[in-house]
Amino acid sequence: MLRVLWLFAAFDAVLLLDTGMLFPRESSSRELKELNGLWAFRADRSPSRNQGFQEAWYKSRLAETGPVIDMPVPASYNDITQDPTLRDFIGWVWYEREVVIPAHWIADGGTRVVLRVGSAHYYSVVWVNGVKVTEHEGGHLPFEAEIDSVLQENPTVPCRITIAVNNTLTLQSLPPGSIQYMNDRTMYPDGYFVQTINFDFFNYAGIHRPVLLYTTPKTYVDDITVVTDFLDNTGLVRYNVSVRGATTASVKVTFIDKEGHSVASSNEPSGVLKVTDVKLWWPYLMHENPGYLYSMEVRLVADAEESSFEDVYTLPVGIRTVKVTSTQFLINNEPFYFHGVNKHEDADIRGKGLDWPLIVKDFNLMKWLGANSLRTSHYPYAEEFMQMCDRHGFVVIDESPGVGIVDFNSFGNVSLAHHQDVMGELVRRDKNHPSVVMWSVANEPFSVLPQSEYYLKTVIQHTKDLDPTRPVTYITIMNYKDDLGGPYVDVICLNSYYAWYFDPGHLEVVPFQLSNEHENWYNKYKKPIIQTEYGAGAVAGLHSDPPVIFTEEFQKDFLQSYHEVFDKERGRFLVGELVWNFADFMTKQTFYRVVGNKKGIFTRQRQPKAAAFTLKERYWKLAKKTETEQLSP
Ligand code: BDP
Repeated sequence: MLRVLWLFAAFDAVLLLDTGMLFPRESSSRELKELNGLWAFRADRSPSRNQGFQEAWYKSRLAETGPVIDMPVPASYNDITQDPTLRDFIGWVWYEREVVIPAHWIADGGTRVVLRVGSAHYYSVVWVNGVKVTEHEGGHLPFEAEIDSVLQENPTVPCRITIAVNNTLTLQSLPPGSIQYMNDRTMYPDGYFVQTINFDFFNYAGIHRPVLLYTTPKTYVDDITVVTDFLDNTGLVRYNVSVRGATTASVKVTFIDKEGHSVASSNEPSGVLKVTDVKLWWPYLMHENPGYLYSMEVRLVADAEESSFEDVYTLPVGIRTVKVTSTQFLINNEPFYFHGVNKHEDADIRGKGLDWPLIVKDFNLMKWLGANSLRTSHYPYAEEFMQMCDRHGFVVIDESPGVGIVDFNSFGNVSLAHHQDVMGELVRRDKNHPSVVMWSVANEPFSVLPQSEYYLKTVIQHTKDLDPTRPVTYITIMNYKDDLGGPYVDVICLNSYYAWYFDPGHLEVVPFQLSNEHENWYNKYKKPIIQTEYGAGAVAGLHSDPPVIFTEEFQKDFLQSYHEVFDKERGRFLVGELVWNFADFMTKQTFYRVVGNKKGIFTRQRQPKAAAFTLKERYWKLAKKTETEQLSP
């Protein structure tokens, strides 16, 4: 009973988020039309970058406003052409695509047509047939607009979709950045400006994730929220369905197992489903059947103005619990040890554009490696990626784009309010993913200022209010003595680069410095610790013995020297290790990066360096140990 009460209490908070944006899925009542492929593209190169708005480029075909080029969607635009000024472009770029709308979407009057953008970096404005339908701030989360009224005004002509995207970052954006005008005329030409960023990855821009149109009936399932628990072998699924477009509607919920059998059902829009002989969602390598997902079919019937609407939406649901003690991270009440990777959405040519072959390859590599977990450093990843994590049982630390928050001016009220909004969007998008076990509100914020303490405390508390069912953290690189946010996180997450940024090459300092750091954090806060980053750069093919930094040998030895410390702390308070980084990735051009960051254990083209084999051996051993520990009484 207590368990059910807890579930209700937790759930009320998650309900605050009930203005949904369900991932678009086809069903008997919903159709999808993908708009991926070639779009017309034009960068606004005017000195003010404002010509497109002044001349209202959205009012006619983009090609009529000036020269356009082909641009693939989804993809970053930066590496598509041979033009370095487009690679480094800052300001508005314009995308346009014409689409023929199926006649029945418009004709029957009972259909809602929604335009959805998976993500576009960083600020977007969207017009349909010259009418503005939405704008959105933030590069890593979806946004959408209902467009049927705009279509009906113009049912016979192809529908013209124009999206203007601006990659300019400000001290209040997430991530923050700033524009510097270089006014010394002896050094720079008139109007010269650069964008300064405090994060270590290329600020790729453009339409990064799929754009699509989808339909729903006018009365529709707007959102579904699930919170899961279990008692002995009964799964408990507290759910809520929110309906829009009608005041009364009947809702039927059917919970279906993988074999297609209905295992629980209800005729209420909210309640608790009880699933007997529950098959829990387990992480990869923790169970012989990881990533078990049920299907929750929601069927809505509503009568409105002489017509009747039926909407059907099916949500994958994994039943699992997450808890944190002072020394352990528990999934389904079993101790979980993160042995995994930090990633980036990053690849040759497409930059940060969603790419299925790359995603599937990366999952195959993570499985090969024996990884059981990952962190979405340093921003929310594509929904398609998160669904793969659910299905394959990869445990995810889900990170916000709060990276590079180091300037005093990025800790004010405007930044704070925006950060809270972003956490709202992220939690709303990812709340139903069983793979997501913890929210990370930021990476390495400058956490030593009084205002940063207030800032972090407030964002963490806000996130906990939004979702009390998951632990919340931020990732620190600060010393335990300076960092002011420690009291507010559920798990201490540390990035350490001993023998790399400090004492480069001197692996003999690692056992001393790293274990001191860990012991001190643990003794101060009595909270479990995850080593969320550690890693060394290696240029694939560079060798040296004895090892020196940037060789494959050094990278391997570097990881091993950290592992020796981890092995002494595992089982005490260390609950995870995530290598930095899964693969090499692009950064801005700077004298300390050689065609990007080379700390990948795979190259950017996903070929293993020597360290990948070292890590593979370790992760498979760790997986075996975990299995044995769980089997032993
Ligand atoms: C860490 C940052 C990460 C960097 C890494 C590095 O969190 O974004 O890429 O350092 O320098 O502190 O390789």
